[in-house]
Amino acid sequence: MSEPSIFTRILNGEIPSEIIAQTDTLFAIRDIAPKAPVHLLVIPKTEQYRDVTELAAGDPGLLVEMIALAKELAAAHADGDFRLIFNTGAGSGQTVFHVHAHVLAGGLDEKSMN
Ligand code: DGP
Repeated sequence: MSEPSIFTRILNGEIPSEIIAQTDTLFAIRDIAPKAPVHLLVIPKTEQYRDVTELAAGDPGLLVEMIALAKELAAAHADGDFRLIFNTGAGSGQTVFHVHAHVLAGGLDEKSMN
């Protein structure tokens, strides 16, 4: 068995981070290094999928649940509009290989993808 991911350790309470929402299958936290006024992470409780391509192939319903929770959180924490980013692979900037969606909202610069 490999070490639990940082997100699993947060879910288990081993690393402090407020869990701002959760369902049976998902949880959400604030990103530690926000890139937008609202920058949340929506994360499956299971860490069996490394990235969104594995998740889409293995459990597409869970991917749909992630999008639904992102929408709810963008409405609760900002004006409802949001950008959803799945970094996929180290070359894209992915650093945690436990699939997660970045939910960026609240005063986004429409000309920038960052
Ligand atoms: P990515 O680069 O797509 O793998 O995104 C990983 C994100 O996880 C990154 O934006 C920073 C965030 N992150 C890493 N460690 C922690 C942590 O301990 N707490 C919180 N809240 N976020 C973290």
